[in-house]
Amino acid sequence: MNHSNRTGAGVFWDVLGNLEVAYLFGHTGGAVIPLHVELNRRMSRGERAPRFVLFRQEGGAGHAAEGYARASGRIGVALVTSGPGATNLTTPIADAYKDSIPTVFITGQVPSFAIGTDAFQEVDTIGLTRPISKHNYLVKDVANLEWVLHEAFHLAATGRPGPVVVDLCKDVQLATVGPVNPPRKRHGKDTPFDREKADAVIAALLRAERPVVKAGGGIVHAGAAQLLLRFVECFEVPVATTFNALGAVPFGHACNLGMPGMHGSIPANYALRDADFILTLGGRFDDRVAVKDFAAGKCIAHVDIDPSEIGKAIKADPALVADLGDFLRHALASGHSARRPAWLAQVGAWRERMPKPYGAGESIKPQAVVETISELTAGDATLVTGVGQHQMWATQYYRFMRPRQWVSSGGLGTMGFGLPAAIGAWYANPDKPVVLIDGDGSFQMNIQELGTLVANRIPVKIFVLNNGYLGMVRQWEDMMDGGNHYETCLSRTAECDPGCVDPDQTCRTQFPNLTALRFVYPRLKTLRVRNPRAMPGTVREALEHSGPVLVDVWIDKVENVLPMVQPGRALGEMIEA
Ligand SMILES: Cc1ncc(C[n+]2csc(CCOP(=O)(O)OP(=O)(O)O)c2C)c(N)n1
Ligand SMILES: [Mg+2]
Repeated sequence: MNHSNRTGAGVFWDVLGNLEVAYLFGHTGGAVIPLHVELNRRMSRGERAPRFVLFRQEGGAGHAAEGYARASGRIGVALVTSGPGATNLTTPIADAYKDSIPTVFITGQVPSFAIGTDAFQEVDTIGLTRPISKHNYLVKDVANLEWVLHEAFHLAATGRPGPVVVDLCKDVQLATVGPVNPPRKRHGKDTPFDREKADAVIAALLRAERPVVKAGGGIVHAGAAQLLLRFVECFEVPVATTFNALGAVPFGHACNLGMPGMHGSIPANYALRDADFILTLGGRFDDRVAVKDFAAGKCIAHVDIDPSEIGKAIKADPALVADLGDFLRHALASGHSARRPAWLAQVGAWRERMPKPYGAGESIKPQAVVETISELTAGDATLVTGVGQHQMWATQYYRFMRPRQWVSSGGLGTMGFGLPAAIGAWYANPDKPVVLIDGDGSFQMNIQELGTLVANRIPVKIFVLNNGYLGMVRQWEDMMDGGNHYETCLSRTAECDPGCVDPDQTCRTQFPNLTALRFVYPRLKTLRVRNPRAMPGTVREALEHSGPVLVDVWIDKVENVLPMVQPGRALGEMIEA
């Protein structure tokens, strides 16, 4: 092929076009101007080109790329400039790394000859992102651009998915392409499927009396949720879906235990406590789940695509490194099955306590808000959250039906994730309603993306569960820190008594007036609800509105997330009420 007329920018858009990238989420700046010039040139000629969605802050763009990838399974792509653009992107990169989200983050870089001179807007993006990305590349020679981009997209999506960073020097974008370098051949072959080890896992499962499958995010990444359902039915084994696997098993399924861990469900935590065998499929024994004595006296088996996870946190034997789909197909073809009526009867009794009942009162209960949203969307919405109590209530009270409908920051726990991720999730799946359940603290961390929302007519339904607190931290202070409220009250002013712990339900005056945002962002509908009896009607009104809508829901300020296994405690020590 004759490359003589092409620039680096041309190669860039050609490769992204060939890879069928539909959207890039980003922000602009000096170090990426050549890419924008070339994109707009192509668009004005009517050529097919990816759509660039301009965010108000690079962090928003990065979370949108994650939201897109989480909701669709396709690779999410963000494009930003050098220096502050790249540093603003580091939180989404780390977020995608912790939850294994297939993403490619492209950053502009100063010209290759200026690297190391402390040039304007130069930062060492490669150094900064090395510990938080699956892999990263600095492209200083246009001859390497094509294979680097192909390899980056390949790496992001294969094996254990994750974020890949491509740092692209500005002179590379402008350079005319000569002969290109061939791809480096350095990636090993896939490990062949080890039938003996797989059979050892199946044999251990058949020997068990009280087995539990702990399904992790890997089940969703592998597209193996349907196979998992057939597997749990064939072997009659209940399954706890971790935070990142919510939706992999429908809420109403007799084998569904819900989410395990610190704020896990009664069935999941008690089944894991009493299990004699735990089979982890595509999960990493996070410390919020594998709490004190998690493995004591039990056989732990582990199947994962990433060999470095085997034995990292918890010793597992038998263990198998494999694609989860391959393992589940092998197990289903083995001809084995099991029946465990007594164990399933016990599971059924626990399941009657999921979700946990909650009280009523003068103030709106957050659990009721989530349940109402769940009912009115028939459990089928793409559900996005911030981080905190509201996020945990969403895990507990929404009746999930399908994989990829749950879009939330797990491993990193990033406040501010919700609004931009909801925008990305809508681009991934515009036919499903996208509901954002956010916290008043989390929402304010990326509130600027309301601009992106209304500019692009994105009909996300936003419910801010407004408790006037950084509630999750307030809960820890109340339960474990003697009830002091250190810097957790969002209503506090300079005049307030710093020692105030009065949970006055009406004291939210200092809080920004969220309903007034309709005067700031054109076409944003806003509502407020404070009365429990009016809540279902307001939720319905919001969900039925065709455009973007923000509901300020004044919830009970002092509601806590329960059940809870406190740090350092065992599953059997779970506080239920
Ligand atoms: C970026 C970031 N900063 C700080 C934290 C620590 N943190 C975890 S939850 C939380 C409070 C969240 O408040 P809000 O969004 O109002 O949710 P609520 O718990 O009240 O539902 C904080 C500060 C975090 N997770 N992320
Ligand atoms: Mg709050």
